[in-house]
Amino acid sequence: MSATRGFLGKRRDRDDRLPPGQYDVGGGWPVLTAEATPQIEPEQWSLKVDGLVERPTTWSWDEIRGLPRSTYTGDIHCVTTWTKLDVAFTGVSVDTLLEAAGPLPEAAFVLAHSSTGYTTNLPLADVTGGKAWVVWEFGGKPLDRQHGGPARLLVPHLYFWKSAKWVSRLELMERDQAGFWEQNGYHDRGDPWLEQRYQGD
Ligand SMILES: Nc1nc2c(c(=O)[nH]1)N[C@H]1C(S)=C(S)[C@@H](COP(=O)(O)O)O[C@H]1N2
Ligand SMILES: [Mo]
Repeated sequence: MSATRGFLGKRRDRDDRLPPGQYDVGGGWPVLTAEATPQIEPEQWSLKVDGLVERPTTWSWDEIRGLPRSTYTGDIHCVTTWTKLDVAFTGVSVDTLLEAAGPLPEAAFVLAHSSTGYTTNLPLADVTGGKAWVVWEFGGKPLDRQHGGPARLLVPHLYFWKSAKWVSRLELMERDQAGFWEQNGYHDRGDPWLEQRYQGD
């Protein structure tokens, strides 16, 4: 019977990792994209950190891949109620990028921009302290184009709409400015454990 207990124990662990109102999507990975999927060659790709920083900085594909790498292993949660457990993304910590750019003391928010025009806003505190990455690998393989390749933002402790695909710019600001979904009724912060799905939640 120990095998059965082990199985149930494992199931319970997984259930504990599901935020309220979420289900385990299993092996699949839905694609959610508001715009047409762009074809971005790595040679054309760049990422800029600017706004309220001491040193506005742009990294090319080769330059960003030369930075110290960091891997996130854990779960991701989409506001449409799927959760994907035990994913692994590799890229660079946003802390590493901000160390280079030097946020000014008045910087308190970030607007993440995709090269497509998609935007999403975050408190600076939600992308610092090892909580956010710019990633280009999923499960050890290059990130698929439909999932934001060559590189996307990853902020896994918030609902996945905060993880801008095809990220091209992190703009540091003093005041919060709503991004694409936030202007369309989604919650400003989007903490899945507090079930902050829509404005007013
Ligand atoms: N540029 C861009 N980034 C985006 C989106 C989008 O439409 N465009 N959708 C967001 C939403 S709502 C979710 S749930 C995730 C989906 O990522 P996936 O398609 O890799 O699952 O990307 C987020 N980042
Ligand atoms: Mo989403």
